[in-house]
Amino acid sequence: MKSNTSAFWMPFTATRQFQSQPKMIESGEGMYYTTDDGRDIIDGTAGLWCCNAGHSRPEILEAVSRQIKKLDYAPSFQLGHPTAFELAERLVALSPESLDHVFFTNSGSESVDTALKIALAYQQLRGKGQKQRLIGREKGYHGTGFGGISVGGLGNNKRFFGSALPTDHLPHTLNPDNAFSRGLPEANPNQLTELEAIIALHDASTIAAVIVEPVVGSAGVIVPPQGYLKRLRELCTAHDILLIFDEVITAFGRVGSAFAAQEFDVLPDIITTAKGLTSGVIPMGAVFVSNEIHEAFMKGPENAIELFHGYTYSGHPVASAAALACLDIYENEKLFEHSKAMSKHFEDAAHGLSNCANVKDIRNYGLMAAIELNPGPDGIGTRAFEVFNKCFSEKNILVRVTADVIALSPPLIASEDNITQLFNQLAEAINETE
Ligand code: PXG
Repeated sequence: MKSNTSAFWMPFTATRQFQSQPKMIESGEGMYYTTDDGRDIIDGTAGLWCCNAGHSRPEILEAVSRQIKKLDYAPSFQLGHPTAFELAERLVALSPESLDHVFFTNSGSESVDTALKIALAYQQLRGKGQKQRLIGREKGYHGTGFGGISVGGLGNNKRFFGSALPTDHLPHTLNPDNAFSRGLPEANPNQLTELEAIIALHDASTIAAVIVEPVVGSAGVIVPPQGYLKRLRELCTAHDILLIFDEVITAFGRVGSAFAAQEFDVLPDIITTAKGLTSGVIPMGAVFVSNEIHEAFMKGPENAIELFHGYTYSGHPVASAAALACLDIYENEKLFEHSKAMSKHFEDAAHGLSNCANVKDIRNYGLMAAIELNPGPDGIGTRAFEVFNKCFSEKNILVRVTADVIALSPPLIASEDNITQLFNQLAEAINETE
C-alpha cells in the first residue's frame, strides 16, 4: 500500500512533483538501498554525502543499542557523561594538529552557526570587537541556519530570509576554461588575490573570519584551484583573520584523508563537521577549534560560563556511541585509505563519461564527482532531473541532482566494481536522455 505523502513537508523538495510520483527507499545495506517496489539500487551518493561506512552496519546498531540500555540521555550543561568525552578525545587524535577542542552539535547547520559565533566571540574576547564581518563565497553552502545562509552563496537559500549578518563574498572558483580538469584545476592569478580586494574594501580591522568549503559540495563539486587554499591561509594569517573550513562533506574520508585540511596541507583555525561523523546514522555534528581560540575563552572568573551557546543534545550519548562505532569501522577497515586508493579508478570512471550526450564538464576529487550537463530545452535543471529519474527508476542507481549537475559521492566502502557499475549505468541514462 502506498503511504499518504501529504503530512510530511519535505526539505528542499518539489513537494507536489514528489507526491505525483513518490520515490521511496525502504531499506539499506552496505552499498545498496532497496526501493518500495523491491529493487536493489546502488547508493551513488552515500545518502546525502553522509553514509560513509555504508548502510545499516551491525557494529553501529550494537553500539547504539548498548548505549541506550546503559544511558539514553544525560545533559551536557554543567554535567557530563563519559561517552562524549571519549568521543572528543578520539576526534582530536584524528584532527589536524592544534585543533584540540571539539564542540558538539546535531547537524552541519548548527556546526556552522557554532563556528561563526565562536569566531565573533573570540574577536571580542581579545579586544578586537570591531572585527564582526564574515566572508563567505559565491556558491558556498553552509546549511540553513541564519548564520549559514548569511555566509552562504546560493541565492535561492537566502532571498526570502533577509540578511542577518554583515557579510561579503569571495567569487566562486568555477572556471569554464578548466572544464574536464582532473583533480585540482589550474588557478588563474586573479583567484589568488580576490580576498585582498575584499580586505581592501572593508579593511581587515572589520573582518572576523573567512569560511569556505575546501571542496564545494552542494553547488556541484567545485574543486579548489591549485594553491588557492594555501593563499587564503596566508592572507588570513597576514591580516589577522580566522579561517574556517566547512568540512561537513569533506571530513571523514570523502577526499581521501580524515580531513580536507590534511589532504591539502592547510591548517584552518576552525573546522565544521557533521554527516560522516556518525555515517548519517544518528544526527551529530562537531566543531574543531584551535587551542589558541579555546585558550582565549578560558580566562576570567572560573565560575563563569565562557561560551553562552549549546544544544540540549550537544554530545548526546547515543549519537556519541554511534560516532565511536563509526570511527572504529573507519579505522578497522582503513576506509580513508580505501577512499584514497579508489580515487584514481573513480576519476577514470567519471571522466569516461566525457563523450556522453550533452556533458559540459566533469570535476572530481577523492570520492566526489560532478557531471555537469548542458541545460535542457525546457530550462536549467530539467535534463539533469530527467537523468536522475531514469537512474532511479530504470538504471537502479541513486545519484544526486542540483541544477544541471549530477553529483556522485558513494559510501567509502565502494569497490572498483561498484564504481564501474555506477558510472556505466549513469552513462546509459545520460545517453538515453534527450
Ligand atoms: N555545510 C556544508 C558544507 C554542507 O554540505 C551543511 C553545512 C549543513 O548540514 P545539515 O546537516 O544542517 O544539513 C551542509 C549540508 C546536497 C546536500 O545534495 C548537501 C547538504 C545537505 C543536503 C543536501 O548537495 N549539505
